[in-house]
Amino acid sequence: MRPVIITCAPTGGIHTPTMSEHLPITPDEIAQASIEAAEAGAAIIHLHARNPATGQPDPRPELFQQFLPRIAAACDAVVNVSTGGGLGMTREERLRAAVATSPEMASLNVGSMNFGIFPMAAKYSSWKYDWEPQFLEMTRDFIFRNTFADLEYVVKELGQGHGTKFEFECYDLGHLYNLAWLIDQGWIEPPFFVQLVFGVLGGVGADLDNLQHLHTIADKLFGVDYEWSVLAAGRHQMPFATSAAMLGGNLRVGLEDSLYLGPGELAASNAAQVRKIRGIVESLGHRIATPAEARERLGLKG
Ligand code: KMH
Ligand code: ZN
Repeated sequence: MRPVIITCAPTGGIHTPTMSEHLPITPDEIAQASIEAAEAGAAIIHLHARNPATGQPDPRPELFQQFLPRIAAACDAVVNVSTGGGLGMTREERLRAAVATSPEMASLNVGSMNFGIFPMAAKYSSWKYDWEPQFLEMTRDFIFRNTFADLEYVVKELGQGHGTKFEFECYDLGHLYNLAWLIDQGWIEPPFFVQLVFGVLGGVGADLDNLQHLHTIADKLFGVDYEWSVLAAGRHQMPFATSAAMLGGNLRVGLEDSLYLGPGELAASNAAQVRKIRGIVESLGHRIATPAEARERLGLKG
């Protein structure tokens, strides 16, 4: 079995500071959370920025520039800058930080979808939290836009323009075929890093049969020239991360995806989630990948 690449996503653009006092918001907090997560075993850190005063997701490169150099100085983890941003940002806003900082990796969400975190979504959403009502209501009429033109724009701008490789986030089966289409255009080079996402309403639910099927289809579409990883929202985070490792894949944790460490227990830090999943996978006989191993396997520019 190849060593498991752990990605940690410390803050994201979905959870609000009212939901957990442990969610990192300021550049200082994001830097510290990232460094601790890397020390705990995360080889890749997936990053968003937030307005330090309001906690809202914020696309300004100057915010990223306050924490990225600190992370690079303190550890050798791979930095992955989100192009998902926050709900309602334009395509240009979502890309600003990655274009300005030219990271080794950036996320790319490989399809448009509903993104439901309103109360009626609870049954099939893995996030079962007390969300803020006005925020929830907004997602009833929201499309998470990633058209074919958007995908082309991002891979040309960042991939071809900056040598950035992607965390291709696939929330449903069709997104794997969108990625296959992108590959067919000749715009991106292997190895590909496919992040299978479970438990966001609008995408595929957190059912292990879905994990098996998406993994099977990804193998068929991408052959040996790819690495796959799993993230699941909320309460499915740890079970799905464990399942991915057991099936020979990689995994992502972090407060972006779940505020909890276990049932009813808020995670006191991102590092606590990394330590927990690392303990689980190591106790089952797996080794975790170093950043250097992740760079090599993902073909990063370093
Ligand atoms: N919050 C995750 C479910 C991105 O940053 O590009 C999706 C995500 C999007 O990570
Ligand atoms: Zn993200």
